[in-house]
Amino acid sequence: MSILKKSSTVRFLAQTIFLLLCSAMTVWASGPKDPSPHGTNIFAPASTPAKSIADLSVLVLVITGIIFVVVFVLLVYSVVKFRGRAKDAGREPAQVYGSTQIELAWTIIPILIVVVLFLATARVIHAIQDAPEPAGAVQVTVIGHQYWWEFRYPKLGIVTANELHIPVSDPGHPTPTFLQLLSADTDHSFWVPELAGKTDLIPNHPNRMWMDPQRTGIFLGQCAQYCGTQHAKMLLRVSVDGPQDFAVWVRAQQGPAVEDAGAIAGRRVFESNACMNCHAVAGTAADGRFGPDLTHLMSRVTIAAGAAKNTHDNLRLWIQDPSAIKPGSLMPAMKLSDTDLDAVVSYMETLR
Ligand code: HEC
Ligand SMILES: [Cu+2]
Repeated sequence: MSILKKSSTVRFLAQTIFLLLCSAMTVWASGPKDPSPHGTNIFAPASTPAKSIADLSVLVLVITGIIFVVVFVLLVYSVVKFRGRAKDAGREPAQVYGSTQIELAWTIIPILIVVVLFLATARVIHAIQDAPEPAGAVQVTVIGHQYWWEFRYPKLGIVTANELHIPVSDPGHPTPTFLQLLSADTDHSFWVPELAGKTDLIPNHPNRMWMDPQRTGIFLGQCAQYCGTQHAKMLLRVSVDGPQDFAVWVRAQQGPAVEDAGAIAGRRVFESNACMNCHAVAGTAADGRFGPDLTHLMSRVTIAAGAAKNTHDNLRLWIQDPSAIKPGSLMPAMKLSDTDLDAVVSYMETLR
């Protein structure tokens, strides 16, 4: 290789390293700007499992970062110092046989580093996976569906969708939430980065995870396992509520659907079309399980697993043609007349 080529290789390497460092720093600096809802920054943990994972990531990043710097400094040093010079032309460099000491060193040191990384990781996995469930824990069964989340609170008798409510956990008096993860169809993955690591929802193989958030607020997440066309619009919102707010929410969710005489026409449309075969509304004949429970639809801020805000126009558009909001969604366009559509939307809006 000519001198010219070598120095351009060095420049190329230096530029690549610089760019890599720059992009790493941008990711680091781009924390959640707007305080609510919280973003999905893995370096801003708000719950014990997420914190253990973030600490472990920093340890791994520091160790691998040091290795990266040492290797690159040695590499750049050798490339520059031992580059081919004009006076060396045609001469072979000195032929040296390896050094047993150096070879031992670069075998043993990496083994020690890998052992340290292995032990640190095993410790975190054990602490998270084998954590005992305390008596005061809230239990939630999470069922992944193409492309939405069902949340059931077996002890509280609540069924809801897409927006999980859990209590904040005071470290002095912990009230963690333990999730049992199931799937109705294919493989999904529950991931709210600031609260816990991701865990898959596998058909016929219940998994378990937990979180004990120490801050209130909305935490965002996402299905993290490709599960079909609308996997990208299978979003998660976790509302971490103070004890009082959580109790109020629980009481409201436990009640049957509000019966509003003004929405009787819409209710009739709902019950005389296939809606009621796919959706449940507690206290009525509708007990379908294929789609989200609509008993307290209006208590949710979003519809269709975070694909749209829960507004009048979006609800109407959704019921008219779900694929306008979420192409590939498993709810069919029901082809209602405009009168029926308006009536059923009014009915939906009474489900507080
Ligand atoms: C074949 C079953 C099926 C039928 C029939 C059906 N839906 Fe749905 N519906 C679904 C599924 C599945 C979803 C979730 C879609 C998603 O988020 O990907 C859904 C979502 C919804 C949502 C949003 C709920 C939320 O919290 O995100 C509303 C509102 C809704 N349906 C209303 C209706 C109405 C009104 C009718 C009748 C005119 C109806 N649906 C008919 C399956 C159905
Ligand atoms: Cu999914």
